[in-house]
This record gives sequence, C-alpha cells and structure tokens, in this order.
Amino acid sequence: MKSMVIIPTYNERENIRALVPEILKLGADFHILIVDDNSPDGTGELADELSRNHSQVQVIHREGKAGLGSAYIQGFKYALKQDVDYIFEMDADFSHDPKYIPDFLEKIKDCHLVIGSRYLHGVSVVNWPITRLMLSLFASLYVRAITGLRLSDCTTGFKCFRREVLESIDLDKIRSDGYSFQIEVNYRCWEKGYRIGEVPIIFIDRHAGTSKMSKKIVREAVFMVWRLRLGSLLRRLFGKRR
Ligand SMILES: Nc1nc2c(ncn2[C@@H]2O[C@H](COP(=O)(O)OP(=O)(O)OP(=O)(O)O)[C@@H](O)[C@H]2O)c(=O)[nH]1
Ligand SMILES: [Mg+2]
Repeated sequence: MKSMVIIPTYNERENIRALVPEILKLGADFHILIVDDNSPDGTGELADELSRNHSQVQVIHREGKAGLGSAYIQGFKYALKQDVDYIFEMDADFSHDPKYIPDFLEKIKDCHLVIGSRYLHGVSVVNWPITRLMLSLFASLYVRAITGLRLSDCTTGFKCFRREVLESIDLDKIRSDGYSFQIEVNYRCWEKGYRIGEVPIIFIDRHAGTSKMSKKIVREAVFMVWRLRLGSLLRRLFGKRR
C-alpha cells in the first residue's frame, strides 16, 4: 500500500531539511509532496533539491502565500492523480512527529479517515502557551457543540485519508483555510457517513521558524462552523441529497 504525505510549507526551510529524511526512512512506499507558496526563505529551492536527490519527493510551487487550505486542496488533487492508497496531511514544523505514521496506517485498516489527536487521553501538547492551548481546546468543544461532530481534536492537521474519501468529497466547495479547513474537511467526511478514527499524538510546538497563527484564522473558524451547521439544516429541510 502506498502513501503520499502532503506537507504545505511557508518559510520552513530548516524544518523540511530534517523532516523529509525522517519520512523517507519509513520506506519506499512513502511519497512526499511539498506544496510551497514561494517562501522567501528558500524552502522551495531546498524542496527542489530534495526532489532531485530522492525520486519519492515531489514539489508544487505556487506563486505566493495563498493559505493552508488551498495548498491542501491542490495537494489532494495532485495526490489523487498518483497511484497512492493513503493521503496524509502533515505540518512541516515537527509538531507532527513522523514516528506516528505507522499508528495511522494501523488504525485506517478499519476507518476511512484517521486524525492524530492531542486530546484523546488528557492533553498531550508540549511547549504551547496556555492561551494557545485554551483556544485549541475551546475550538474542539465549540465545534462539537454546534455541529455534533464527535472528535476529541477537531482542528488537528495530522491526518490520513483513504483515497476514496477525498475522491468523494467536492474539493472545490471547500474554501476555508486555517483551523477551519481542518474542521470543514472532518465535517464533510462525517456527513458522508465515513468512519473517523483517532490516534493519540504528542504535539510539540514548532522546532524552528515563525508562527502563522492569527486572529483572522480564529474568526474564520468561529463563523465557518455555523455555515456548516446551517448548510446541513437547509439541506435537510429542502430534501437535497448529500
Ligand atoms: N503552502 C502554504 N503552507 C502554509 C501556509 N500557511 C501555513 N502553512 C504551512 O502549514 C503548516 C501549518 O502551519 P503552522 O504555521 O505550523 O500553523 P500552526 O501549527 O497552527 O501554528 P504555528 O506552529 O504556531 O505556526 C506548516 O507546515 C506551514 O508552513 C500557506 O499559506 N501556504
Ligand atoms: Mg505548527
């Protein structure tokens, strides 16, 4: 079974230099797709060099910073054209340790989507300021309360999809970006009746580089959750097939 690990990057040069070899160590069945938004720190050039040296590494270059969500959508479309069974989402900054990838593959045997959860057995987040942790925990509670989505960690960006799940979702309809992108994708899978499994991960704050977290990302999520809820209510009212 082949996997493609999609890593969106913006200014992650030092991180991908170390991360790519870690993933390649997992074996020949692992392919890596880096989606770089013309990072000023030269991540794109380093990604090209890694791709020249390792046939398992591929790179998509985009013109400028266009957001995490659209980077993933482009990555998903690319991955679906390849001969791969599983498609991973993963951050470049070592918050997501590749050592957990085998746990995802074990779990996905009886699920359609597996998410790496920071809150499955208590809280397993290291080095985050308390405000950031509270925001993340609150986000999951908020999503659960409004949408009914029963996941311990609704905003995690460490995930593994069976290819058929992504094939069946209308990717062009997903427009959200930061936290909301993760919530929206989970919701779309859940409303289609797909089984979502969770594996525990220890999440460590970024190794290097700077954070892209912003108030705008939080605001987007606050409103997007209502859009999902209302959308599904309206579909039910007017009997439109999902
Ligand atoms: N291609 C692309 N990648 C992005 C963009 N924004 C963020 N990323 C990448 O998406 C991943 C997650 O972003 P992070 O900045 O780590 O987000 P976070 O984990 O919520 O916050 P911090 O770790 O505090 O920065 C990282 O690999 C980023 O480099 C973007 O606009 N385009
Ligand atoms: Mg991060």
